[in-house]
Amino acid sequence: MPTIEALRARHPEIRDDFTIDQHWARYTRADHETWRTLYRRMEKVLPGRACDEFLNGLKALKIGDEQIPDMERLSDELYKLTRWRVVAVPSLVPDDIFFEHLANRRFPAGYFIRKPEQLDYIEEPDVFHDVFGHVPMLALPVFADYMEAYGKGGMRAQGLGMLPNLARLYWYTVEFGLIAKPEGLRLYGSGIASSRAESIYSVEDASPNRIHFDLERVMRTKYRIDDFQESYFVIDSFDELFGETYKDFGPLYARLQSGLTHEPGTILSTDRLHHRGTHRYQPGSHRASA
Ligand code: HBI
Ligand code: FE
Repeated sequence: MPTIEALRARHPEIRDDFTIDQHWARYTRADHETWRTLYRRMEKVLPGRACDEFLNGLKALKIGDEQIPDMERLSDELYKLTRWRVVAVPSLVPDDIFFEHLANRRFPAGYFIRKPEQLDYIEEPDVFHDVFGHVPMLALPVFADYMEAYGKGGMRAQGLGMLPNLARLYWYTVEFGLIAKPEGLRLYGSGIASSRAESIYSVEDASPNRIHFDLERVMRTKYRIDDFQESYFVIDSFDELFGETYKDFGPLYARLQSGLTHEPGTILSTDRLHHRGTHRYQPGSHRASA
């Protein structure tokens, strides 16, 4: 994570909360073209794979394919729906700054757009991942409230040294969450929704486990940052997600002081499985996970 001093060299106007001006007028035609390419790829794969809440959010916020959205205009639409705003940041911001924004219903979005050779994978969150992937779900009131609660919980977890556990909740819901709908499993996680290949893989491939969401189970499960997930966690509804997490985590954090930590691909006898993955990594063959 770059320090604010390092970022100031590139972004002299950066504020103490790590926000910058989006400088929308500085995007080139090629930048907008990259957005359009990414958008159109996702448009082909998301129907029937993304949940209606995500697709409705895209539509309601008028996040279209023509150009990179102007975050100010987007915020005006989003604010009307759920009182959230989108603010521009260079890319990843420090945890405490990130939580402070979420707790105040501001979503920090990377302002830059990836290069044409990075359509399939990029390490740092850019405007496509953040705006296309994250912002549509913020148009849903219960999800908007969940994100605010996560920000508040993040500040608390940091003080208690429980951030690694809480970050797993974010990872397996906000970034890589699936939801069970009467029509079948659907995706809502932004990391999936902004990836063409993982949108198909997460919902349809036989390889990964799909396990019903359980808060303590999730907080004990490591995750992969460099590959498709080996396990996805499935909620029945956003009300379930909110209800299961809008509580005092004190007793849970106490339980997490002991007991097991699970590898990303592990299946437990207590898991409620939507799908048992066919692909098993051998012990010791793991790549880096967090
Ligand atoms: N910064 N811009 C940005 N986006 C994130 O998703 C993000 C971040 N900083 C920290 C962070 N995520 C995570 O550490 C927490 O959710 C745990
Ligand atoms: Fe993200």
